Amino acid sequence: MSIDYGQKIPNNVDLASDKVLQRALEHWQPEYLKWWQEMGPDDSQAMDVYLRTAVSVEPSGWAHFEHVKMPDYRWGIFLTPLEGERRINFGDHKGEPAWQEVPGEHRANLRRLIVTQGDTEPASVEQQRHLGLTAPSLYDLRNLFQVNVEEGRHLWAMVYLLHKYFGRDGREEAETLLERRSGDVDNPRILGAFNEKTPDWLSFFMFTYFTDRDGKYQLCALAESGFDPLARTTRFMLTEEAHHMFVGESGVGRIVQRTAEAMVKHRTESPDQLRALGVIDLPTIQRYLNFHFSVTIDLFGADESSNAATFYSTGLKGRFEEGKRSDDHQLRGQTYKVLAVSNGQLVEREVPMLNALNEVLRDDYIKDSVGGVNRWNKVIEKAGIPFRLVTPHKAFHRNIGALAGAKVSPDGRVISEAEWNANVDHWLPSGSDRAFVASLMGRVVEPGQFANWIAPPMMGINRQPVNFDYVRFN
Ligand code: BYC
Repeated sequence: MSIDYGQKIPNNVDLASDKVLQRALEHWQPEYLKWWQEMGPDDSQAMDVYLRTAVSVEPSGWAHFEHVKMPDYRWGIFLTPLEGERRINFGDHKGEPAWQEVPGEHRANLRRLIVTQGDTEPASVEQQRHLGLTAPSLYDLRNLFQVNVEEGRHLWAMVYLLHKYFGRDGREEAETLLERRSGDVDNPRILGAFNEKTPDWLSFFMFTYFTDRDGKYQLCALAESGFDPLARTTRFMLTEEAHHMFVGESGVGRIVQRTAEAMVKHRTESPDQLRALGVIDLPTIQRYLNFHFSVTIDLFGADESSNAATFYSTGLKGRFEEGKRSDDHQLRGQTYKVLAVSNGQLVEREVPMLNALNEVLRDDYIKDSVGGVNRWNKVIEKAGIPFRLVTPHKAFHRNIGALAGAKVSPDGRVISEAEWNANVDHWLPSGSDRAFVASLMGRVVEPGQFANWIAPPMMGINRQPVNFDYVRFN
C-alpha cells in the first residue's frame, strides 16, 4: 500500500495498469494545477513549507514531514487497503457483499453524493486563499497551507471516483468541480457555508473547528457506504481531517487565552478597552461562534429529507459509527424527534426516522462540537473570569429545513422580527466586529513571533520547536 511517487500522479491504486483512466486523470491534472494557481493560496509560489505528505496509507507512512516548495507539492490518489470480504451493514442491502462497481440503479444518487462532497474541498481553498497574507505566525501559516493542500487532495480523491466509475458524466462533473467558485453569484459552490467568506483568522479557526467537523461527520457516514471504493477513499481522508479540527480548536483556544490574559492583567471586561489593547473581546468571539455553528449545522440538510432516507435504505450513506449501533440498521417503523415552529413556539414532532437521518447526524455533530467549546471555557475559568462561551440553540439563525427563516434567539426563544432586528448585532458578527477583527490582521514572519491577539501554541508541529522556520520565503 505504499505510494508510487515515480508516477505523474502519485497513487496507491496501480493507476499505470489502467491506461484509459490514467490518461483521463492526466488530462484533468493540468486543469487542476491551473485552478490551484488561480484560486489556491495567494502569493505562496515562492515559499518552502514544512508539510506532511503521505508516503503510504499505513499509520507509519502518512505523517512524513519535510520542507516542500509550494509549486512542487504532489497531489495523489490514496485509498485504504481492501478489507477482504466487506459486507454492507445497513439498509435494504444489509448483509450483501459491498459493491466494487456502481450498481446501475444507484448511479445518479451516488454521483450526487460524491459531487457534493467533492465540491466542498476546492471551495474551502477558495475561501481561505487570502489568509496567508495575514498569518499571525509561521506556525499558523504552515498549518493553513497544510489544510489547503489536503483539501486539494480530497478533491483528487473524489475526482478519482468520478473518473473511474462514472464514465463521461463523471469526467464532466470533474470539470465543473474546477469551474464553480465560492461566493460567485452566477456559479456558486453547491452548499451554503462554502459560499461564505473566510476573511480573517478568527473565521478560519472557527471554520476549521466547526465546518471541518461537518466534514468529519459526513465522511464517517460515507465511510460506511456499500460502495466500497467510496468507503475506502473517505477513510483515508478522515486521517487528514483530524489535524484540520485540531488547527481550529487550538487556534480559537489560543485567541481565548490571549484575551483572558489581557483581561486579568488589565483588570477589565470592557470590550472597548480590550480592543484598544489589541485583543479580541469574548462577546465578539461568541458572535463568531454563533455564526459558524449555525451556518455549519445547515450543512446537514433538511431535517426531513426523502433523499436522506433513500441514501440510507439503498446502502449509499450510513450513520455516524453505524457499526457501533445496536439497532436493526434498517430503521423501518422507527421515529425521531425534529423541531418546528408552531403558534410562536418551538415544538417537537415525531417523524419516520429514515426521513430524519440528516437530523440524526446533525444531533451527533452537535454533541461532539460542544466538547471543544467546553475546553475553551476551561481557559476562561482558569483565569477566574465569569464569562462562558456557549453553542447557540439549534433553531438559531437557520436557513435550511423546517426552521429556515424562523426568528429564534440563541437561547431558543421564538421572537418577533422587531426583537430579532434589535438584537442581531449582539448575536452575530456586525460590520464593526468584522472591521475590528480585520484591523488586527497582519503577517508576522519572524520564527517564534506571534501576533499580539493570539497566544503561542504549547508545542510545535512534529515535535519541532515553536520557533522553527516552518515557512521559508525565497
Ligand atoms: N446549502 O433533501 P435535502 C467537508 C439542498 S463538509 C445549500 O435536505 P439532502 C469539508 C439539497 O442539495 C462535508 N443547499 O438534501 C469541510 C437539495 O437540493 P435539490 C460535505 C442545500 O440531499 C470543510 C435541497 O436543499 N459532504 O467535507 O438530504 C472543508 C433539499 O435538501 C443545503 C457532504 O455534505 C445547504 N447547506 O442533504 C472542506 C456529504 N443542504 O436536490 C470540506 C454529501 C441541502 O432540491 N452530501 N441543500 O436541488 C450529502 O450527504 C447531502 O447532499 C446533504 C444534503 C447532507 C449535504
